[in-house]
Amino acid sequence: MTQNLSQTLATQVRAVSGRPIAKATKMELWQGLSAAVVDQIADSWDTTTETYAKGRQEHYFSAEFLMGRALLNNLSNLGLVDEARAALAEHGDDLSVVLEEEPDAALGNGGLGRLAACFLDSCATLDLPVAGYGILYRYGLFKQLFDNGFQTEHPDPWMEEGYPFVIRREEAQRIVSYADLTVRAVPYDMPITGYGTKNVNTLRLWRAEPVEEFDYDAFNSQRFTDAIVDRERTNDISRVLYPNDTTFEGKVLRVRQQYFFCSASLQAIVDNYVEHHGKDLTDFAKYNAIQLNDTHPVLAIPELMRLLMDEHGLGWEDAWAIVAKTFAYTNHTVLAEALETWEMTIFDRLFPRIAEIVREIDRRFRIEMAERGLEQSTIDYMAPVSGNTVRMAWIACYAAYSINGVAALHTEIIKRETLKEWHDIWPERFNNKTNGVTPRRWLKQCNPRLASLLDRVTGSDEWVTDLSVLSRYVDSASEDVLDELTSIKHANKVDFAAWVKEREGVDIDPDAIFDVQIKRLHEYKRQLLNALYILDLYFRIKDDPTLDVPKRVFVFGAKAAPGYIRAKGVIKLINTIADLVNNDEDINGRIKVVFIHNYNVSPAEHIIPAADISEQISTAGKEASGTSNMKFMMNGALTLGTLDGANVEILDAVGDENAYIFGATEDELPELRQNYDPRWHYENVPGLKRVLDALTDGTLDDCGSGWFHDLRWSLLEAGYEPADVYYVLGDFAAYRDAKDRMATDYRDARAWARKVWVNIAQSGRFSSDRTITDYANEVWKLDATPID
Ligand code: C3B
Repeated sequence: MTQNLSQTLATQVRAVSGRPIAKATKMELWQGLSAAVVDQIADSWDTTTETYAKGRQEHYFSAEFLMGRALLNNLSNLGLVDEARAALAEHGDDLSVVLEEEPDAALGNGGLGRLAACFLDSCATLDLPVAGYGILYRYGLFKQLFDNGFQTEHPDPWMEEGYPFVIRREEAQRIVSYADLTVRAVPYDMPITGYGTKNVNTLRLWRAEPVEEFDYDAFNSQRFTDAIVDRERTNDISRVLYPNDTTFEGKVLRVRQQYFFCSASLQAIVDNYVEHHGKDLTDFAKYNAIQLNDTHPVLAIPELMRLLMDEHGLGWEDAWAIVAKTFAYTNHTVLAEALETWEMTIFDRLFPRIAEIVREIDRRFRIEMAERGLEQSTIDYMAPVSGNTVRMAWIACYAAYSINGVAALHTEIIKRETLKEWHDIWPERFNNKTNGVTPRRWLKQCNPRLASLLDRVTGSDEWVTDLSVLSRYVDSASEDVLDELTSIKHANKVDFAAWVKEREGVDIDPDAIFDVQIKRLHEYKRQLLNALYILDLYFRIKDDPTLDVPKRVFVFGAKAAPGYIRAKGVIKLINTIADLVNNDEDINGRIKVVFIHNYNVSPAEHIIPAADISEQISTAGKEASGTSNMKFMMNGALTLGTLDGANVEILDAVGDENAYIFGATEDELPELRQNYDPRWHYENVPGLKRVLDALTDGTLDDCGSGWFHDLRWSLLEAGYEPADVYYVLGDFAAYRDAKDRMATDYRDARAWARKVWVNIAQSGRFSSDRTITDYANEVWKLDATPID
């Protein structure tokens, strides 16, 4: 029988700290409380695992899981927040202080990894038999600091002090073999609690370890370095997350990583099948579906072929029949550079058998397509292997029974362009699953004031597990409710201002409009457009210091891939603009710019509830979905956005009057581009010349890096590519109009609050519970399996 939290807290803290709770550090309190939570769920977790093992399961393969912090999430899901607070208070400690001790599990880059984390939360909440599979990276996404406004990258050893929410399952280890190396894959299981359910799902993260900790022969014969070389090569596999969200690098190691977790996970899944359903694997796909989160886990396709044929004796046809019913593939981007391709020579070197299987997939594909009457050029384009290049997305499209995009517009674009040839052949495989975010973390936990208002307005907390109920109240918000919304936002802004002061040392005024852009730094996301607006506004006020504009705070959070120099240039630019405007006496605090360093899940939980304006300004057609747009909407920020990704569906949900949409659309852009002359905009759009010249005329100092010159050049001249590929200057005037209009509209607090309310009330379709329900019904064919 489980003891209550307060009883176990003291015991657990004593066990981890080796001293009485009164003397424990805050970190030890966090460790002890976390261990106490694991203690609470241990029995249910085991029962859930046993129950799921017997039936149909879905396995979510992802190289990234951007989980953030776990303790508050678990306490909240289990209804233990008050008990935990009281238990700590007995010892004179404060829950909110203890929670701040927890490092973020930043095992992901951005949207794709965070989506996987939201999905796990929804699967557990919906009692769905779904497990996540990935890698236990020792170092998560790099820690970002600013040095004189320049991004610098530092390691993030997130679990070095111990992390109670992953449990090593020594007994469930597997061997993964490469031609040049054999390693042990040791699973670390993380419990995934759901809200208001006993089911506890699992995220299984594999860690690479040497088969033999040490080569003692080498050691004894004084070749100490030799003894540790293999060990280090093995440890490399799960050492670090690649810090690229859309491109890739470090090829051999990255391929090794991908194969590592795919192979280990599949071995575990096949073994479980054999244990429960016998050695005949014919029905494998009846009990297992595997969702491939982008192309990173696509090696699972040839690896399952290998396991079925080489380890379980199936022939090619039988094995392929199973594979073709098992995998579903999600595409997350149309950016060409993100569709992974590898050199065949890497496969030959690392795993010749997999290389052979891939070649055979290619050979059979070519025959099948020729039989269908496809032209040779089309077959060559679509084939999995071309010369020395293996195309992972093409393998996925060939093998998967389902192919989905992540927002309606994105799915249309992959059907029409990115994956057109596959859609022509297999239209029935294609489907859309618009992304969603979990309302537990992204509303209930991060915005308790708003959550309590929603409880009162709706008369219950049903919205926490069915966000769509809010839409019933869309037209019925009283003026009292609207005023309360305004004061809640204000209170959140006061809290946020204190957090910013403490973390970044900048004073911001809670009465200002908080205008926020938080996401990875990429040219297509157009942080530069936002920066140009700020500079223009600055010059407008300099021209006329009496100009009557509402106070503004512009908040940024973004990491740039370490090798992406132009993105780093934008970070330096924004920090330099911040220095300029924040310290200008003429401006006198009317504009403040804050770049939150080391943006991550936890900072997002502070930022989003305080935002008034949600910047979603990507070049139309480039952002597959976006998910911060949904989090902002849920927390009552209004969207300033292009018709891109899920913005299109947000607009559809709230109506024209409740969102600020601007700019060229995806279908207009091809024609606009044909005659596009960014110089014309530079010369003719009032203010643009001054802003662009400020990058290089000494107004802004890039400290000799040449990066501001490069930014200006990329917009105006470029050379090897067309200038301004992301249409920054083309959209500038429309963006400025829409953003100015928002500032004016903000002055009517009631009218603004009404728009805010509509956004919150209509955010139900962007709950990941809705997304996951659709995956479960339409792709996975999976039933809820509550334990008990
Ligand atoms: C992202 C896309 O850029 C976002 O539009 C999308 O909302 C999320 O995925 C989730 O679907 N993405 C990413 O974070 N990393 C990639 N490698 C590709 C897409």
